[in-house]
Amino acid sequence: MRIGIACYPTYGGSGALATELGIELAARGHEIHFITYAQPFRLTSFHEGLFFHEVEVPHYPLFEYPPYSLALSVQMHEVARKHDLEIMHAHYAIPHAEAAWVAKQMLLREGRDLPVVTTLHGTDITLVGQDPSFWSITKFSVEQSDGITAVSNYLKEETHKAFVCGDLDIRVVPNFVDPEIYKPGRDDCHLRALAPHGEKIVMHISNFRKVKRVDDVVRIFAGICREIAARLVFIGDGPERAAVTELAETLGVLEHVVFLGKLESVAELLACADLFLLPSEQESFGLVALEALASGVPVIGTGGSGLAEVVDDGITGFLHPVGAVDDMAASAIRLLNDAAMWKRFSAEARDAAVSRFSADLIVPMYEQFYREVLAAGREARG
Ligand code: GMT
Repeated sequence: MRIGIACYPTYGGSGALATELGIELAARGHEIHFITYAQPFRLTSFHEGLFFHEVEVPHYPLFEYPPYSLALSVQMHEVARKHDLEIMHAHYAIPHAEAAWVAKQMLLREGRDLPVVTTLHGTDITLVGQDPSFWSITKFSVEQSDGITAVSNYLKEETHKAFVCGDLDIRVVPNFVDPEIYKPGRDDCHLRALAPHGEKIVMHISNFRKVKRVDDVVRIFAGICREIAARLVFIGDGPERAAVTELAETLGVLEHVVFLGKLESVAELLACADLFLLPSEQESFGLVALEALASGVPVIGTGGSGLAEVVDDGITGFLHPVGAVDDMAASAIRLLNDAAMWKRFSAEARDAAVSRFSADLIVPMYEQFYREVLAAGREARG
């Protein structure tokens, strides 16, 4: 199939997943065209059958807010015509689903159809899409999509609730991981650099947005430090970084915290972690937690949202209510102090990731969904 993929190219789960999906699909013989404003951060090398089309937004003195989604629609329309695309896959509804709908309308005027598949990732539904400035256009563009997927049952239900669209057909296709890239195996060199005195390595990777509750990561870590020699390794960056540094200083743990910034490739580092922390307000899935599990790293995080579909409480990690930092610290200490328990959790984590979420299981679900959407379109046209 010839497939367009529109996504955010920046550090974040939806862009990471969309890029990994494009790479996997290209490896399976599909022709993939990424359409976005910069090279996706995980697209770092050449792949046969995979192309990138940059969306350029001209600057004009009148534009206080340059109209990115218009330029995106134009590029989608162009690429669809030039490369005879069969499907446009929009990752993260805002603004990709709406831009794809506009491109589709332009193509319809020319006698071509371009079925649009929208994958809902999380904050497009649970946060940003519910802002009154975006609610109606998000509802409209999701409902107008020819096929909709959500990365968890939690997100599917949240979508039905948030947009009062209980009868909308949403297919759950979970996020996936490549178990050959994310796998256990500690690199001595990294270990020496991160924990020179054999400290336990506690890791957190995110875009440091409020929803991630990175301050709770520091609080949990401070609790761990009272009992265990440990280092907190932060990967990523974002708006909460300064506040987090200040909190680590206030709690007296800053000297045990390492900030590595926005690294493109995290697999080798993840494999060095003893524990991964994800105490988010809510997670529609928690792709990074899945990558940790695949690396044999148990996860401590919050229940009540999509993370509970990824981490098995008491088996591959521990889940606690949002904000329960003392309980999360206590679970972390329990795991880090008990070598047999940690080993069991680590093996279960790897096993769960491979047996439930490996790319070989999940990517065919997208291929099947594309085929169904295309068949439904053919049937509707008669
Ligand atoms: O909000 C973020 O942290 C980034 C966001 C994104 O779209 O870039 O991540 C969301 O999509 C990921 C991939 O499907 C999910 O694994 C994350 O759970 C989800 N984030 C939230 O729901 C907060």
